[in-house]
Amino acid sequence: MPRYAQLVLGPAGSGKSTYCSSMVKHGEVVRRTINVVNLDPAAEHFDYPVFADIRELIEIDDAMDDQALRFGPNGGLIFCMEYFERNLDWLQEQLGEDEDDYFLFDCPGQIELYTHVPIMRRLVNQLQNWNFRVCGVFLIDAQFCVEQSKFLSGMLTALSSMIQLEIPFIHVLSKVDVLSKRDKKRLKKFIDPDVYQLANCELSNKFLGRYSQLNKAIASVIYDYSLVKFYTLDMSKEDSITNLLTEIDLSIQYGEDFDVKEPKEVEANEQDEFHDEDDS
Ligand SMILES: Nc1nc2c(ncn2[C@@H]2O[C@H](COP(=O)(O)OP(=O)(O)O)[C@@H](O)[C@H]2O)c(=O)[nH]1
Ligand SMILES: [Mg+2]
Repeated sequence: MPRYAQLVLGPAGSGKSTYCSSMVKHGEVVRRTINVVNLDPAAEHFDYPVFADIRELIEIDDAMDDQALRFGPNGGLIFCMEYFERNLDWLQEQLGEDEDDYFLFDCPGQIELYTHVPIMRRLVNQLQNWNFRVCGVFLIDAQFCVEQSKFLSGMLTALSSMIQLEIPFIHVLSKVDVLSKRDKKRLKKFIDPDVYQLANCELSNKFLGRYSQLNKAIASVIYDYSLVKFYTLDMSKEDSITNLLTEIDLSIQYGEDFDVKEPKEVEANEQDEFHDEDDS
């Protein structure tokens, strides 16, 4: 029997740890055990019960305080993650061997871990060897996506991680609860999988406006190949969490023997909810 894993990814402050904690709480409500592994060696505190913690293996201060190494925060992080990579048997021991287990991996936010160094890719391969079905959940703070150029740049960041990891990806716009109605409407224009919505908005920034043809071309490639589809997450709403988790579970075929909602049904519900709220 397989086991299941979500790699929770995204820039620092995008809400990864909060997401993990909300998923654990949601799991308690629906009587589902969701375990969280902290993979951020620089993390300071968590709201969730930590199943396993990379800091027991290595902490960022170990690398930064070492007089021979003298790393800054970024070098220290890479050092820690490379150390982790060489000690993946530590993780295997922590994860045990129970069937059906469901883990979230609360990852560090530094983008170079996904684009420049092979550690996350090796982690994915190793998890797959241990019989895990793995997906990536990429969070981006919705507040940084309400302008077209920022939205596009967020999409490309997510895409570059997706290309590196080669696993199913769920792209999530987090913190939708803090958006104003106006911003929700603006965002709605971009997340509809309709190339003309994104490509035909004029760029507000004059400098970027010079690149509008390029922008349109990128937007159409992304949409034509259905490369990235964003889900909105409002953690203050249980429905929003339920719909997202259903979508994620489908991507890793969690509980395929159980009764699960059809993807189309979920999608329609979710979008309706987002739209209804905007139009109210
Ligand atoms: N309003 C709101 N704030 C959030 C949400 N998710 C995270 N935050 C806040 O954003 C900040 C960064 O969140 P955190 O989970 O630590 O981000 P991480 O660095 O990606 O792990 C914290 O102050 C959180 O309280 C959300 O859904 N809504
Ligand atoms: Mg965090």
